[in-house]
Amino acid sequence: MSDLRGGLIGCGFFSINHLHGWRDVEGASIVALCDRDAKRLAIAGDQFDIGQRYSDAEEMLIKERLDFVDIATTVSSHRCLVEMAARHQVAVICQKPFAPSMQDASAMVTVCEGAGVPLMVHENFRWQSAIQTLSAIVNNGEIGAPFWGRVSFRSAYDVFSGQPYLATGERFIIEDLGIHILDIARFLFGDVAGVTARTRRVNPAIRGEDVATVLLDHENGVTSIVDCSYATRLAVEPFPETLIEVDGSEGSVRLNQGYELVVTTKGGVRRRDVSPPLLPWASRPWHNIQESVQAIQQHWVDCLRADREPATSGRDNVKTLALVEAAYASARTHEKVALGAL
Ligand code: NAD
Ligand code: 89Y
Repeated sequence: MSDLRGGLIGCGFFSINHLHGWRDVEGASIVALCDRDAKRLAIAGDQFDIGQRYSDAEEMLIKERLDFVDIATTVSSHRCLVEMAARHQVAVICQKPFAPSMQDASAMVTVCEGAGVPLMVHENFRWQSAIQTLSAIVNNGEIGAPFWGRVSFRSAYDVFSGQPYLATGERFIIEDLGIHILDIARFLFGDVAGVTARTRRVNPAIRGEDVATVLLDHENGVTSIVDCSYATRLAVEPFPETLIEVDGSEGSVRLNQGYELVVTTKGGVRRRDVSPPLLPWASRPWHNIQESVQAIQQHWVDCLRADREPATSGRDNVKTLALVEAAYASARTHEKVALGAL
């Protein structure tokens, strides 16, 4: 079977990870690039030896025979580009945050469904191998029925030098990073009925909130806490590790800093090193994110070939986005927000 032909839109900071990932994914390759910024287009095209280059996404969609586009631009361009791909009957991957509003997100899902075009949001954190391993333990019954969890990301890493736009938006940590952590909570404990949140801005040099604490009431009765901070200086900087705690009726599981997985049951305590692989093109400390980029890309190709809906389809991701909106609403009012109310 010949490789699926992809076009990448947006050749900025994070797209370099996409392009490395695509080189090693089985069954697909990127045959064309698009960026409005000529310099970025040239750098990515030269580095990855891709000759077909466009400054206009529609022109790329018209001139190239593409099976999918991979949108790696920031949020403000997502709706226009996703709907453009749907008009051209081309399957779409779109980076997170999928949309700036629930209205835009629902519109994109409706347009793609109407056009019969597969749509996946590049929500990659749940694809980190350590998180997949922990999820398998939660699901295999070893710790019994989960009743409580915590998904935590606390750091003082300077994300603003690589992604300066993160310092200027009205919204920061929930929309940019918390969205991944909320998605992991959904992945582990299921959909959510209610959200209570508090936010703070500690760093005076940025506009949005850099600390968020969110309490989730899951539909199945599990209670979880999602907490994120980019204002937390620690003895050993954990960026970009997500730490996880799950308590179940028969035991517990912890994903500790340094990728240590600890499973505790009546039978004893089992410790395991679940460090991510350092892919040949990866660089610490980003390597756990980088392996998850390649993993979600492979998932997309496997789903497209098998005509299956991806785990983080547009339809699925709308539910994660609803948690983002609910968290901001609750932080504003100090009230609990019911998900149906959005
Ligand atoms: P960036 O600003 O560095 O790059 C975006 C690029 O898109 C720019 O080069 C810009 O010129 C181009 N662009 C914008 N609109 C365009 C259009 N209509 N047509 C063609 N090109 C266009 O941004 P970034 O830091 O690479 O982030 C991109 C996205 O990736 C963001 O949504 C961000 O949240 C996300 N991101 C995801 C992860 C993750 O782990 N999933 C990590 C970092 C960033
Ligand atoms: O943009 C963010 C993301 O998606 O992962 C980490 C990040 O790069 C900075 O918070």
